Amino acid sequence: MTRLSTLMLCAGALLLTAPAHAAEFEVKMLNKGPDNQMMTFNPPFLKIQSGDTVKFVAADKGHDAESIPGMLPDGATPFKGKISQDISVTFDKPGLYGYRCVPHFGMGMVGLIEVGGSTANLDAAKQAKMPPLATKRMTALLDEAVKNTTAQAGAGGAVH
Ligand SMILES: [Cu+2]
Repeated sequence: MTRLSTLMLCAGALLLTAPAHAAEFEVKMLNKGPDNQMMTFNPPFLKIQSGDTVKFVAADKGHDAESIPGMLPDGATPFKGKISQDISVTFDKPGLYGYRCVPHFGMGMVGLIEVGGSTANLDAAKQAKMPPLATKRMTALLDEAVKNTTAQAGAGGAVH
């Protein structure tokens, strides 16, 4: 079988089975990331499908995960975890979800999840008020989301 037909088969299978196979992803809350970045979510950017779940794992203590006001798609439910505890969130509405660690928001501890390949709320998300370091990191993540979506890359950090 050629590579192309294998790919097409996979794509077809995905289309048929997607709703029944919601995936679970993990984001670790870390004092130090693999890139030596202090106070960070890893991976900081995730691309998932509607209905998928993300588990924010308290790999290091003293962090939490909370959606950032103004950085959610219309009608999406905000989420807020507790310090040093795991939290699982299922994302149903397509769009961009910015989130933060409250104690380290000022140090730029933020992350971004793109659901269903949608950047519909990009402009609104860009206008959310944040501390300078958080804005700096979030801007890079939003750029990555846009680039990823334009390129139809699909690989964006998926762990199946
Ligand atoms: Cu933190």
